Amino acid sequence: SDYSEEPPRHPSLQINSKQPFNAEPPRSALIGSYLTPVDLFYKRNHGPIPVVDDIERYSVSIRGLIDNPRELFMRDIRMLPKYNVTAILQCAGNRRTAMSKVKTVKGVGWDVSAIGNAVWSGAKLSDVLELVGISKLSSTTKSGGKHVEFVSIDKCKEENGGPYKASIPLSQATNPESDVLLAYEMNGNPLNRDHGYPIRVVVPGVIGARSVKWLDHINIIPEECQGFFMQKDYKMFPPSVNWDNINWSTRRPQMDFPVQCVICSLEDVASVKPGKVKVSGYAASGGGRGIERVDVSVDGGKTWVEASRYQKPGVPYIADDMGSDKWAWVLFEATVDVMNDTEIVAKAVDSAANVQPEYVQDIWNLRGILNTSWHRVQVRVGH
Ligand code: MTE
Ligand code: MO
Repeated sequence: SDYSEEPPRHPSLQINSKQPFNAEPPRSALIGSYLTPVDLFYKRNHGPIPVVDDIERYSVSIRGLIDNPRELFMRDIRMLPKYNVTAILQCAGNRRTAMSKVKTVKGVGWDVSAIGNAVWSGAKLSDVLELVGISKLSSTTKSGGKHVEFVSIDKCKEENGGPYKASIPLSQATNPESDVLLAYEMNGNPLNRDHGYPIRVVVPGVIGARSVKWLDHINIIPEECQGFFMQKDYKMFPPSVNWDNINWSTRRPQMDFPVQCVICSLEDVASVKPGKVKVSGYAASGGGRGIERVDVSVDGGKTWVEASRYQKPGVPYIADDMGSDKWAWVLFEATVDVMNDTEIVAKAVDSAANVQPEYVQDIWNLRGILNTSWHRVQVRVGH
């Protein structure tokens, strides 16, 4: 593979793997603003960053089980109504390093910052599919297409040098309310190379792995995508499954992510002065569910206080309210008294009353995905 044309990157990113480039910002950077700056947004790649020079010739073709296959150029996609969707992307491997401390897992190590919140702008996939004769809210095409496969330009070793790919159900792709985008902008600027220039898919509410970058073509297919990352990677197994007894076909590809919550104002271990300590961070859930509550404990989880939550400063956040960003994260803040060395814990409840598991060992899995256990930081009080 050729890594000679990688883009420049921000020096404060913590690099978890150089080739392919996988890096995350310091956790404190995530609470600096509601929208994560593009240069600090985590970068998760499986191969070299592709080079797309000739934007005039770049196109996304739509093929497979449809009557009218079509090649769409940038101008065709820009002609469709442009939507701005504020949504997080979170890697299923976020917080993997903590899970690997229970027992070894396979995969790139991540602290707590394999997540970011951005405004994505582009055409809705439901409008794009209408251009090729697939009506809104369909679950099948006339010729039996039930899934929409996104195939990238990049090449990765897991696909034996082939492109990265993933799929979502046609019913989700053709539902305008699922807000699936072919995005060409991130935070108001053209996508940069690291994040999928010129076009990437954004599937809100779903693990980052399905938001395919550097889109090359879309296939309408009868079954879900058979690619490596759908069938042999991002699946959740119980703690009893190991590399000797794993049977990939027994599990479905992970799609929606569960409720997550992380303290970003304190490193683990944190040194503080005795007295008031600010505890702030992010909470998010999958499937468009809002955050109903964030609880903070200063005694390792024996007693709790409720944190305040916000998306836009000065605007009260209400879960699942029309005025809140349903696919985005919610920042939280609580001020607590800390007099002695202790463990500070945070956990969130989503709008379906889903809660987080207490201990990471209960959800340990060999791929190290979906660590959504209560987030704990050790605090040392210096006098
Ligand atoms: N798309 C392509 N083409 N190649 C990739 O390696 N990685 C996926 C997804 N889309 C990937 C991809 C994974 S696992 C994640 S978590 C997100 O992109 C990361 O997106 P980001 O780098 O823009 O943060
Ligand atoms: Mo990911």
